[in-house]
Amino acid sequence: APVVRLEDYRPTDFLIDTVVLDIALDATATRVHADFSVRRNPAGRADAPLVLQGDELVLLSVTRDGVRLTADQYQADPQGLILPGPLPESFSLTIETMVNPSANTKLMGLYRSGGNYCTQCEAEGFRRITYFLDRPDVLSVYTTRLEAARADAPLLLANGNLVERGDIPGTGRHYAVWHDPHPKPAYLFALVGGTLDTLAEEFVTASGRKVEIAVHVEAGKRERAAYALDALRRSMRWDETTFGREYDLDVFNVVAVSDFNMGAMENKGLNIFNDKYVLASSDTATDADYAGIETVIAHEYFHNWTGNRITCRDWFQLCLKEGLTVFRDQEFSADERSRPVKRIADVRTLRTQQFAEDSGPLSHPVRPRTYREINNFYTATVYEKGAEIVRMLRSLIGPAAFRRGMDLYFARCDGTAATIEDFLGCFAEASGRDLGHFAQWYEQAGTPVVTASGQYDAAAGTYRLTLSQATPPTPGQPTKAPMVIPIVLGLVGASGDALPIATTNEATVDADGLFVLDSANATITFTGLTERPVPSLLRGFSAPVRLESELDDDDLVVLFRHDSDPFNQWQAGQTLATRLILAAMRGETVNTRFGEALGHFLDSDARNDPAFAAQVLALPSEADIARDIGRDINPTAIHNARLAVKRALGAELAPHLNALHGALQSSEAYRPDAANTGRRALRNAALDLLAAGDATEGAARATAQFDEADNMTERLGALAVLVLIPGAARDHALATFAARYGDNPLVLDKWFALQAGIPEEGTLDRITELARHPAFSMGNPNRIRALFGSFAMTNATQFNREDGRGYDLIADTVLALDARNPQVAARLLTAFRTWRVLEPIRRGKAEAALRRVAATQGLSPDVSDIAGRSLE
Ligand code: BAL
Ligand code: ZN
Repeated sequence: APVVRLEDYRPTDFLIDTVVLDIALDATATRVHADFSVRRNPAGRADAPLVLQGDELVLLSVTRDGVRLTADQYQADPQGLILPGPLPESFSLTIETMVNPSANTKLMGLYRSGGNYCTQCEAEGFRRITYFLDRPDVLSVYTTRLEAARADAPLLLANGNLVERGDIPGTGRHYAVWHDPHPKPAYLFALVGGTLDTLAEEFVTASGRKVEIAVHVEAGKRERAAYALDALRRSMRWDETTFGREYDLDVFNVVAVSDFNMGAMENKGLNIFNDKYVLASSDTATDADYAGIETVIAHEYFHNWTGNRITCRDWFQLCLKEGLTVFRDQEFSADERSRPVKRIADVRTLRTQQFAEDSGPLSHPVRPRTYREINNFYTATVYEKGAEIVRMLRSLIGPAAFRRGMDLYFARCDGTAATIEDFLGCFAEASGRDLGHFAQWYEQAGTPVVTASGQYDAAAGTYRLTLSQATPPTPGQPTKAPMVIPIVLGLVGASGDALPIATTNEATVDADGLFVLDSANATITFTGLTERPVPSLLRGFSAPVRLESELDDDDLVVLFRHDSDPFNQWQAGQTLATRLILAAMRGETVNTRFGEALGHFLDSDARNDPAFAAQVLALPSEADIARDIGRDINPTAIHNARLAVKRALGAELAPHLNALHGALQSSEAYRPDAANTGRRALRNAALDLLAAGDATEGAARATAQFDEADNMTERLGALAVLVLIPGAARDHALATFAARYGDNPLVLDKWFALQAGIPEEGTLDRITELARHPAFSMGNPNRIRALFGSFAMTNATQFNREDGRGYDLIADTVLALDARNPQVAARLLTAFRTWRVLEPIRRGKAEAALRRVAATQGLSPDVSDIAGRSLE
């Protein structure tokens, strides 16, 4: 595929103001009749031909201004349609195409899932339905008439409001006409046809508009839609109170389908969801699933303003809608649940996904400058780092100016296809600040490293803190400029008191403890101190950077016990645990007093905030440790060292953990609220750690918890512990689970994923066997991610087997999948994203597997792009 460059952007030569679709749904031969009103774009070239994109289309006819064109009057193939002209200033164009939804295994465009019809058009799927100017800066008003056999598709949905529906007498067919008054790009088009159960209620907006909000699910699953509907109602209210944003149509439909490449899609008024992010009951979904549903429902709903009303000028601006909308959904969840715990969870995701991506060959700026396949840029960098940039912006200009900037953005850019410059311009204006330097966050890839060192002068009562920053080179960006890094900080005394913040020099620390590091180095001199302070830096993880500080273990214990910032309290524990693991890798035993501090914590604070305590008990992941080490990674050595530390802590803390595990049991009916979720999280975390310390006691407790649980969170928590302990209890629990949930694919995904993550030699063969399980299918993205994705992304020792067989398994799977679903295949291949930092033997095996993929003939653009960039 050719390279697309941001610098080559120019407006289209034509605009399409209205789109009238008449679609006769049929499982193998759907006819699409499309009427466009086309006019020349004043910003385009005067004599240019009309060039429309297509993808695997069968063209039936082309008609211009009512006259059917003959084949010599246009050029067409499955990938495009050109009207050479001369063409008038404005004209009507009618195109008839034929598509086969049943043959569409890429799950882009119009396809079948679970016997229903659905669509996915972002980024470039609409061109698989009809020829079009398929890019986000072409905004059109859509009217969609759908027709189908009533028995085949009793429910017919499209974007906007329903204007008409009825039977076509004598045919067994019926139709529905939908009209969306809001101009939108083609990627937001959607339709659904099928047999679905509906759960609906009325929502009244702040200004009194009555909206029917509805969740549609496969037949028989209606009760499992209740939480999604509840989350939707809460999201709509939150966006009104927090951002002053109201909904703008008479209906809001959410449809859950079982075959979906992404998590969900924000199509205007008709969100289509991976059913994983809709369906939930206490028996089938974990607390984490509930939280995921809440987040994704909110995310897609929030896109109505950040994405739909204001969309992106081009795909380079993807972070304009995604980073901002992730920030908004994070804030929503923080308000609905515990803000510090949400922040810790989000930072864990950022580090695991985005830092990993940013440290390897797939690193790219939040706003990339080139792409070959846009599907490969729905990344942690665009989404998660994109959200961090918005968060930093709010810290820098303050919440009041941030809200004024958002209001200005909504007012000024509504109805447009905007850019990052448009967005930042609103905040510059609202705050009176120059954001030119800050904008570098969108352009410069890589994770900045901030180094801190301090000097206390007891005689002068001063503490000099020197901060410096450097960003390592990334592909295409060998040298880096300093960034604008907001560092929220505080000083803590040895007994845990917050020390006063007063500085002498020009370096300013504001009342919230914010210092802005915008040059390579800076020194802050704190004055008026009567004791040596422990600096608490990067509070709340105020910037997406790696912090290297010279705190000793005693300092960290002070922060762990006393920091008023919960994030840094948690971070101090993680850093202490990391030190233990790194020491174990060197064969040393060290005493950081972490076990003692943890025991103290478990007996005191832990019970006040169980959700937070669960985060404290979870040791840094193997990936966290690998990132810390940075090169010549041996995942098995990391695994073993981490396990040794976990065992030692589990044994040391056994009395505390056993007591907690017992005390946190509840006989109340399941509720997925924050308090109960926190309690179960801590109970599961305690079980996990105590089982590491004492496998016999752990297996007994886990088996009892597994048998007694009345909810999936505790059942799966127990199973996750049991799968790590080889033996009859494990085999029995796995079999019991499979029998109980044999007819529930989403639950079996958890069963596939747990087994794929077992850090044992035999896992490779287990996976081969599981791939033959009747519930497994290479046609379903969730199944593939559960089995192969979990293996490649979470099972570090087995994916990175020294014999290379883990790499070969994933390479073979990518190649087998590529022809069927390139998007999911390419995503799986990103499991190799950190291959260059492996030790030489594994590095060589990983490279060989990647080269084998790259050298395969007939690769999709998606896989070829990832393979190529991974090897650059
Ligand atoms: N726009 C793709 C799915 C999402 O980020 O909402
Ligand atoms: Zn999104």
